[in-house]
Parts: sequence; structure tokens; C-alpha cells
Amino acid sequence: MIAGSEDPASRAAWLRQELHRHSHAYYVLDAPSVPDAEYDRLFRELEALEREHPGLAMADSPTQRVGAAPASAFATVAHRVPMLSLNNAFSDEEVVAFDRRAREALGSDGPIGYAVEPKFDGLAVSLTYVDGRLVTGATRGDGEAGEDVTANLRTLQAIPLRLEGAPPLLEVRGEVLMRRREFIRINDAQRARGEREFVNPRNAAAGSLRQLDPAVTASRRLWFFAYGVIVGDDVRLPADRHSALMDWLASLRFPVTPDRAMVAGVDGLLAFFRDIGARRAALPYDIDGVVYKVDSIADQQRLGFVSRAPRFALAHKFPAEEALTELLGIDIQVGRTGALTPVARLRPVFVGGVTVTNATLHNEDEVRRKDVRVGDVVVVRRAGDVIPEVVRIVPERRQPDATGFTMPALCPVCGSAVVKPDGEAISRCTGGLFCAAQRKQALLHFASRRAMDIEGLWEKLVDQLVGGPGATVAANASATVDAVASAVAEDAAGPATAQVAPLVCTPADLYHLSAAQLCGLERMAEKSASNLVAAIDASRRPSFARFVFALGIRNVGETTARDLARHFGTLDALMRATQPELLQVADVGPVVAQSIATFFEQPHNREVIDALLQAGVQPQPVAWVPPVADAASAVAGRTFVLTGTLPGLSRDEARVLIEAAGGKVAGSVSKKTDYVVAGDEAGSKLEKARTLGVAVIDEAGLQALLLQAAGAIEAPRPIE
Ligand code: D41
Repeated sequence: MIAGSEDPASRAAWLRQELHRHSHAYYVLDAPSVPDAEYDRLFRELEALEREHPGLAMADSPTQRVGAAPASAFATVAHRVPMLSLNNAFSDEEVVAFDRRAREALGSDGPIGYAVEPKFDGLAVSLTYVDGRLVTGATRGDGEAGEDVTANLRTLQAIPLRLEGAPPLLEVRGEVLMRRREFIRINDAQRARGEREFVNPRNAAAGSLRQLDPAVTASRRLWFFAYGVIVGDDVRLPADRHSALMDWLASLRFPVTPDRAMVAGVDGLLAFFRDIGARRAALPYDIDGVVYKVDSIADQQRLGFVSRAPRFALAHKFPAEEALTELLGIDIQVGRTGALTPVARLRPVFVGGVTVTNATLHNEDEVRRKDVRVGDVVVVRRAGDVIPEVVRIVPERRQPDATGFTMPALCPVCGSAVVKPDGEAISRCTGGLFCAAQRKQALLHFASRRAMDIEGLWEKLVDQLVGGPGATVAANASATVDAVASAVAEDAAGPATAQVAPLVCTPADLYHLSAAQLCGLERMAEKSASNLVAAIDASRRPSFARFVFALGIRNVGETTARDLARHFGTLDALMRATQPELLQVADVGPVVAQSIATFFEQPHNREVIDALLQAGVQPQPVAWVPPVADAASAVAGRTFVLTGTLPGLSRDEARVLIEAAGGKVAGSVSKKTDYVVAGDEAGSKLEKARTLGVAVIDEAGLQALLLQAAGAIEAPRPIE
């Protein structure tokens, strides 16, 4: 067959082969062989040819994937071999028991070899090929019989319509699924058309496969992974191991998961479970666990079945990520920057492996869009370490008295006006540090481990220090808002309500707290009070980077804080920086530059910074290490302490280099230490260096010092 052939039949055959090849490269190999436009061009040419010469149209032509006539209903197909279900395990213990039973039944003394793979969250289907042609595709149904969805399955690019070198009768089983990106695309389209959105990719896949019009299925870009093989009665399986069967299926151009593996024994099973669990969010499709299969087919046969499930396989499921519960109320949480977040108060429910009592509702628009009302039964989702959220309500279970939600016009904590700039989703309290909630969050942030690292400043304590209700209060109880508003009004008019002035208004006030004052607070014993005062005292010499982070400037996280510290060197320089100067800093864009400039323009913030400095807080300036008069002494005669893992040097290598340059490596940090060389996961030594104000450098800094010692360059900067 040649590309330029004039004969329509051979041209059509060539086009079909090309299109098969490209779609295999695209869908199975994940390596497109031609641009989409080229594929489309070939496709349209074949369509035209087949239209002109109807005799050329064939059932296995790529054009038939979209063109099959809509079915009026699905016929039932009996499975030649029943489609079994899998036994489930939800705990390590159940996996251990599964492996023990298998070893006992097989009488094996060594660890069993297992083929392991993700458990796709889709629909099980069975594809029957006769003489290499796809003749039937069916859903699992009840395991004995399913629906005939052949016309729809034919539209899946991932499913081969024709096989080379397959036995006369071959049944391939696998899972049809929808990748998350496609799910989002489909739902965006559904929403744009005002049609019902799919709840999750699994449902979207099922809904798309069970369409009466195959053209709809075709438009949904479903995916398929093969995971099992059944051959005709008098044909031997082409391999004696499950893993080899999967490789064989791949050679027949079936997509098999690249995330499959071979492991030994129960330790291998559990390690795989954790590995996939850790990678789960990064996979392009949803999985709900992993599947373990005894690899040897002979052993599979010896193990056989119990009721409807094989004894040789096990589905180890992740904890369910979604659960139903009742929405008891909607609270408003006021964040550090004044953002008001509606938070669902829930009847406690076990989901994603923990008991959840609160879930975010994100913002007012989201509450509206989902039509969430107090009293509703809601679906709560907690995936991985993500904050639990209310996904949707169950409309059938709406109570007649369910009440809707509106964002209060006044901050429920401090009574200040709430603003929501046009085009933004977030409502904010305008109270600033006048708002107890913002004060609380600002203080918690200031004291947090990665900022000033003040131990013992717990949330409940901060509540008492800042006064007023905490950061979360009931919303929608308009009485609450009114009460706060009137309390505030009275406060302004005079102390009609006996409100005690907060002990702490700004972070600077922390440094004036005495143990005696703290002792008066709830659950504050003398010992913890003096410990806290000591911890506050010890935080007086933060690195400049930590100090900048602790200020809580909007859009300035830890990394930006560090970049700013490195760039400007001193607090003075940073505070004086203009926006164009700020834009010089790596990774600082207009939005961040604006927030920084705005922050330092506020007289109030300048006052707090002044007060901190007055209280003896001394951010350690990032300056060049004082240039040593004699370059040779950059290392010679100096004492280094190594901590954490360096990216490019082992501790021993670093020691050898330092000692070769005449330096000394000590085991612990003291006032006599010149440099602490810190790598990843540096621990208490780094903390100690900060407390003592010892210069901290990273591996690059050490290399630079060594070069300086060799007379090659100027001294390096400390990393913090
Ligand atoms: O990913 C899956 N959902 C999956 C399902 C898988 N990876 N392997 C499976 N293997 C089997 C056997 C061992 C029976 C061939 C399965 C299923 N069965 C299965 N899916 C639905 C029912 C059974």
C-alpha cells in the first residue's frame, strides 16, 4: 500500500492504517506521532472516500467510531465466563490475612510474587474479539449478564477494533474511565449549556458509555485500561503469569497501566499501596485503591474462588473520600487578612480516614451555586491532606425549613463593614487589627514555627490574649451580628459593657507580657507562663527572612520573604524599597510588589515594626559575611558545624574539604562556632545557631568560603 495510490480502495486502506497508527501513538503510547490537525485531515479524507464509495466503509474503520447508528435500547449479553467481583480490604491486617491464606493454600514457604496495579475508579467492561475483530463490548452488569454497549465502546480511541496475532476467540476485560481533565471539560460544557453536571469522573464515564447515541460517547473521550484476559476453551493462555499477560495485551495495542508492578510478599504489597497512595493526586485519573493479584496463573487456578470472588486477588481500598452528613450550621471564619470564609458545621462524619466536623464552603458565590442551606444533607469530601469541603447537597433530602445563607454586611467578630470588591469572590472585614479575629490570626502566624517560632502560644491562649470572640462565629444569626455591632457602638460611646482591654493588640505587645499577667489566664499554670515568657524572649533574634515572613504581608510567603531578605539585606532597605526596586527581586511580580509597598506605607504597620524593634526584637541582617582581611583565614582557624543533608556533599566530604583548608568541624553549636552549614531537614543545631546569632550558610555558601580561602572570590552571604 502506498500513500499516493490512485486506487480508492488501497488509498482507504492506507488511510485507515495511518489513522490506527496515529491514534495508537496518541492514546496508548502517550506520544502523538502527528499534530491533531494532520490527524483530522487524514480522517476527513477517509470519510470523504467512504462516502463516495460506500462499499469501502468497514465496521472497523476509524470513521465508524463516531458514525454508528444510535441504539434504541441496550440488549442484554450473557458473559461467557462470569465477571467476578473483587474482595475488598480496608486495613493492613486484612492484607496480611489475605497473603497468609494464599501462602497456606499454596503451601509456599517463600514470599508470593504479586502483580499489583492501581484500582481504577471506572466501569468494568468486557470486550470480545473473534478472529481479531471486536464483536461485542458489554458492561459488567450483575456479573452474569451485562448491557451490550458495543457501538459505544467502538468509539473509544483506546480500544483496538482489530488485533494482529490474537487467538480466534479472545475476551479482554478492563475498566472504562474518564480522566479528570476531561471530566472538568465535560462539566464546564454541561454548565455552559445549563445541563446537569456529573458528580465525579466515574459517573461521567458511566453516563457517557450508556448513551443511546454513540456520537455522544465519542465526544466524551473516554479512556480504557485492560486488566484481564480470557481465551477460547481450546487455546492455551499465551503466558503463565499475569504480568506477562499484561505485557502481551500491551503488544496487542491494548492500553495497560504504566503504574503496574511486580512485588514480593506482603511487605511489597503494603509498600506499593503507600507508594500509589502518595502519587494518587498526581495521576490523571481517579483511583480508589490498588489491586493485588497472585502473579502465577497456575497458582491462581489452585487458589480458585470463594463465592463470586477470586481467592487470588484482592482490592485494597483507600478510605472513602466522600461521605454524607447533616449541615448543622454555617459559621463565618475571619482570616488573617480579613477574608470571611463560610464554614460548614457538620454532624461528625468519618471521611478520608478522619472524623470531620467542619468543612469549607469557600465563599458566598460557592454557597449560592451549590444552594447549600442549613439543615441539608450534604456530601463532604476530604481527599488526601486537602481541607475538607462540602461538595454538594442531596436535593431529595432537603427539609422544608432549610435556611439559606447570606454573607453578613458587618464582620461578625468586630462589627466593621464587610467589603466585596466587584469581580472578586472573597468578602473581607475592613477592621484590620481592630478585629479580634484578625489580631488572633496575625498573632498565630507571627508566632508560628516557620515565623518567629514561639512555642506555647496556643490558639486558646491567643483567644484570651486578644479578647473578643474567636475567629469563627455563627453566621446568619443576624442577632449575633447586631449584638456585635451594638456592643461595638456602645464601646465607642463609652464603656457601657464591661469589656476588658485585650492584653495583646499587636505582636509587639507580646514582648511586654509578664508571667504574672499570663498566670491570670485560663489554664495557665505558673510553669507554663514562665516558659512562654522565656520562649517569647528567645525569639528576639530571628533571621531577617523569618521576621519578614512573620509580618504577615499579603502574598508574601516563606520563599518570597527569604528572597526579599537576601535581596535587601536589612529591614531599613526593605522598608524604603520602591515598587520598581521590589520588582527587581526574583519572582516578585506587580501584585506582590504592590502588597509589600502598601504594607509598609500603612502608618499602623510601621508603628508595629517600630514597637517590635523597641521591644528588643533584632532581625539579623543578611549582610556579606564580614570580609576577612586575610582570605586564607576564611576557613583556616574557623569552626564549622554541619547539620542536615547537603545536596551535593556527604558530611565526610564536607569535613575533609574544611579540614584541608585549615578549618575545624565541631559536633555542637556554641558561641565559638563561626558557621553552621545547614542542609535539608536541619534540626536543633540550626535552631541553636539562630538563637546564638551564628552565621548560617548552605552548601553553596561553604563552597564559596572554600573558594575564598583559596583566594578565588569574595566572601559569601549567609543563607538567612
Ligand atoms: O482497576 C480495577 N478496577 C480492576 C478491577 C483491576 N485493576 N483488576 C481487576 N481484576 C479483576 C480480576 C482479578 C477478577 C481479573 C478488576 C476486577 N477483576 C473487577 N472489576 C470489577 C469487578 C471485578
